[in-house]
Amino acid sequence: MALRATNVDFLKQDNACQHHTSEYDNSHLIVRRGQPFQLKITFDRQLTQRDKIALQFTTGSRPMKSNGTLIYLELNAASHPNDWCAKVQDYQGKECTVSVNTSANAIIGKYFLSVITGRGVVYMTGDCPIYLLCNPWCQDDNVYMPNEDERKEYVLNDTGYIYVGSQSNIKARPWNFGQHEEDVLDCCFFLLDRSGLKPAARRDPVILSRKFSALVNSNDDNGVLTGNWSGNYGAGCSPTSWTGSSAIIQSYYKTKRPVLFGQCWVFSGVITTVMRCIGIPARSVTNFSSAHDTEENLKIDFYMNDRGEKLDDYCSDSIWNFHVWNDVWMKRPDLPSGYDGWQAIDATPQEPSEGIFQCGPCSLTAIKEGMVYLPYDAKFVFAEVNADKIEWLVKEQNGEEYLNVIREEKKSIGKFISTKAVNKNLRQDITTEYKPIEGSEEERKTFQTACGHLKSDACLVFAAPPAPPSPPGIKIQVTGEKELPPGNPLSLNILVENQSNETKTVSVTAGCQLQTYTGKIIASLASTVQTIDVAAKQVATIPVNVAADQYMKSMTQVDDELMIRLNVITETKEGQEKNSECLVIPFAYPPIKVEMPETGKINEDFHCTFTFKNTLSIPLEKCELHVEGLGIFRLEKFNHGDVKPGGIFRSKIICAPKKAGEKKIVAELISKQIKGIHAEKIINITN
Ligand SMILES: [Ca+2]
Ligand SMILES: [Ca+2]
Ligand SMILES: [Ca+2]
Repeated sequence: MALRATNVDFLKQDNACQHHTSEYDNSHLIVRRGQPFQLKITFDRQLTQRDKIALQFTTGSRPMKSNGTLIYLELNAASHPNDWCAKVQDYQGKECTVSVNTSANAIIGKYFLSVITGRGVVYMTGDCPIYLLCNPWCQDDNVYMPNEDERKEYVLNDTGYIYVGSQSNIKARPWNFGQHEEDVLDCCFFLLDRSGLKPAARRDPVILSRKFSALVNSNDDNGVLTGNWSGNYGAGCSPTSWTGSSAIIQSYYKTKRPVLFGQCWVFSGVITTVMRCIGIPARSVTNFSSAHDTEENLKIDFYMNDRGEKLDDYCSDSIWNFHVWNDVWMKRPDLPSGYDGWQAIDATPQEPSEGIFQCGPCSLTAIKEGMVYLPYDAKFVFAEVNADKIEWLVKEQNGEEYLNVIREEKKSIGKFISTKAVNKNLRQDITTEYKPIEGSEEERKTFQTACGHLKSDACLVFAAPPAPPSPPGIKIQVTGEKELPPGNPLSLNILVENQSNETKTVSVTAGCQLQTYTGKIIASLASTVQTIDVAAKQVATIPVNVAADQYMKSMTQVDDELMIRLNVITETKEGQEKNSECLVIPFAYPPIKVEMPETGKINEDFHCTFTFKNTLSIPLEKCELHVEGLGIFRLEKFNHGDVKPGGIFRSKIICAPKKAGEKKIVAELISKQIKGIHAEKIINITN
């Protein structure tokens, strides 16, 4: 009588534990490639030596042996190490435990299993797919990461921080990556199916990460998230309102339509989630004073007028207070040796690469060495972290415009490149992974190398070695508030110090503007132009004052977090010595207070209270509180309307945790006047 399989037990609990997939909110078996997993197969009678049993795994819509989408494994057949195989581990009566090994280079995705025991005698596991992921624990996988703490952070940690703000005021924004939440893994594979990526390409983390950098933005392919920097987000959610990625991915999976709206940190958060979810180690990376070089000449032209105001329409280049992208960890068999390890990818739609909005992966080592011709998009990322900045002064005389170079600044782009540290809730500075130390000979050498690989020779002039330092002359310093509570006046002092031994006549130009994090100017607030004599070794002080009314109106009109920028330019009478200084002053916000116990138990209720007091002198209109706790509760929104100065509101959630472990509650407050208030609190849940 022909043998027939009657049941397959996927031994989900044991396998998930071995494969580090227990956290996924998914009822199916999830395993990682290149590592054995066990199945218990039940047959309709006792097994004998003569029985021939085979397992067949298929993935994709047209499974074929030739492209690796159909794998046929005879039990106990000879096999190469690191290749697919199935071996009997144990059998007892009608039950047989089989150990299946997959190739460390297998296609990732959903597989279906059939047990074949004779011609036409097939048992199919039908609607129970097995999910196969990349495996950073497996030495033969191209995403292998040797350090366990790093794997825990970059693959398994589902919460973290994304760094925002400005280089003088770096803020940690709590972010729920949520790669294990319901539907997230299914959405990743749905995106891959829709992308039309050939099955064979789905083995390769280089191609997968490049493809996902495209699929996360909605440009070209109706991908996950639509970028918007207009300041008007009425058609969807404001980019500042998100607390994490999983709500975005779940919404996309449900509607199959792009989610509105994101800016760079949201794109980065979503791609960290997607990469960690499919098993590629990933981190969100923030670059402060980040250049966006539109002409690929590795220099950023920055124009100011004779009121000290930045001019937006002179050049499409820009310098963002910060830009967030990602590093993913993998080998680069497609490159010469030496470029394995972290690779930058970027899902924020900025410049098309090979015709579509995608960026990377490009090796951090290649960027550090200036090897900008190496794929993919190394030139663009190099410019972001290490372009030179050329400051121009645009003067009008007799109806004609004159452009003067104020200075060539080689150290101001690419500051404090930051990511969350491994295993600690701290910021880690990774600038030296991207470039040699600023000011070093090596840094200039790298820049020269990069320029040598450009198509045009446009930037060679600026790649010349720096001019010898000039004798001490005029030095500018700005003192005053480091942060400004909205509604308060701003008062700053420009200190012009004459370090030389003779009196100097100096023209001082200063302009104060309101800007977004991408450097876009929203309003001009104040300007001062003065010519003063500064005696030898003396300091002259020039005050700059801005009343609250001057900026508050613009704050309510633009739905972004804004900052104040001050530009100062000094020129000595003879025009021999030019100097400039710029300062970004962020707004300071009242805190959200989160109160809850430090520990809790599974399925036991606890209360979590969010309190906000408006300590500002202005009313806050349309206050909305967004809160989320992975494994405790999904994103919740509370509308609190207008909150007067001194006013308090409180929101409360009764939580019933479902999973054990350290859990984080994240809160985000947005209002018409101000954005960017976040808070978090950790609770330890035990069984
Ligand atoms: Ca896209
Ligand atoms: Ca440029
Ligand atoms: Ca530099």
